[in-house]
Amino acid sequence: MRKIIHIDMDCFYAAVEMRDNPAYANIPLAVGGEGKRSVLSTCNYMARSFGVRSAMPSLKAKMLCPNLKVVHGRMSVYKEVSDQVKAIFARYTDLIEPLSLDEAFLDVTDSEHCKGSATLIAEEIRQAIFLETGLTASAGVAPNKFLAKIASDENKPNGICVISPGKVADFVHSLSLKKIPGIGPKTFEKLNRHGYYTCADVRQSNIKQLQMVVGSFAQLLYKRSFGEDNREVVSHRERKSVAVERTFSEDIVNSEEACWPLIEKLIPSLEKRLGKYQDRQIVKQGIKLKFADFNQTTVEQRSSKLDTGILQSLLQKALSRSSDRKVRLIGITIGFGEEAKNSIMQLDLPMVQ
Ligand code: TTP
Ligand code: MG
Repeated sequence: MRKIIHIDMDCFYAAVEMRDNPAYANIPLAVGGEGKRSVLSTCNYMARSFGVRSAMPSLKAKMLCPNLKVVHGRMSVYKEVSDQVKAIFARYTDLIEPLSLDEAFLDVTDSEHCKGSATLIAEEIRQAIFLETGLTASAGVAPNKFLAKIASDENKPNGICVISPGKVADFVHSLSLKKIPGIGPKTFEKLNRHGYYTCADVRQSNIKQLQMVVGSFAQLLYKRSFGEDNREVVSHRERKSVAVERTFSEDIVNSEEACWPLIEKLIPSLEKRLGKYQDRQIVKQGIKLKFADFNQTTVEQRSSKLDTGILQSLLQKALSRSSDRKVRLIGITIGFGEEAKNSIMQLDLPMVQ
């Protein structure tokens, strides 16, 4: 049985701006661009009460909340704070898996701090973060990564949620399927149409029936609905790419006219996911096509940003390999360069001491 903690900073970029400029402390605040086509990176909780959200176009946010103050992000400061927070984690365990600048999994199964109480460790970490950075973080404590991540969101902001092994069954019973990573709004709606709303609904079903609704995701979904997750906390793994893809209910004609609009629809989701990796250097982008016979092809090109012109030419190249087969899946990918060495050094230091 593992003891996992998931820590996630509260409205991270916005919280840093509120900390560094007292004039922003008690007003609705967002971080992002103000141009016509800009989107927000994030916003504080006051802005959220107006319905403002991460990745929302700034213009829409201003309509929802006319007094919203939008400021530009300062990535180097966020990176510094992130390193500070990681150094706090490292006082408690070597097993740290950062997911982005503001969140990480910690495996404290073998930690002797706080007499081995993961709950007390999580509380100490939250307190240290507050004292040393002036920012609040929320924590989830659970026997695995899946539950710890959901738990850290339960009592946000500045909250903690502990799911002890004995409470897992109760917790997942009423858990909405939309909280499960991998289930976006579309899949959630589809599940609802088949009568699945919570983990309890999934548990009463079986993998075969689930497959008809969510395909190959069925097995994992079934397992998660019992609160199960055997994944280890992997320290020092760096994310090499982010991708979004879509399998179509009916195969698509292998022409640019048919496929390009579908790629255009995927771009906002990729942009949203990229938002969390603004500190990473983009080095390439790519397109994946899976054909009706389940064979797939990937084409890539070096590039320092998400560029629709390049995507269009990559699509042409990928389609030239279709040899009359229709398309059943389209994916777009961004590849990152190596992470800055100094952030890895920061993580290494406490282990050497
Ligand atoms: P999140 O942890 O998803 O959001 P958050 O910390 O702002 O708010 P919460 O209290 O709900 O955790 O993301 C961390 C940071 O990553 C966020 O402050 C800004 C950045 N980000 C983007 O730039 N674009 C995005 O679409 C998202 C989701 C995050
Ligand atoms: Mg956060």
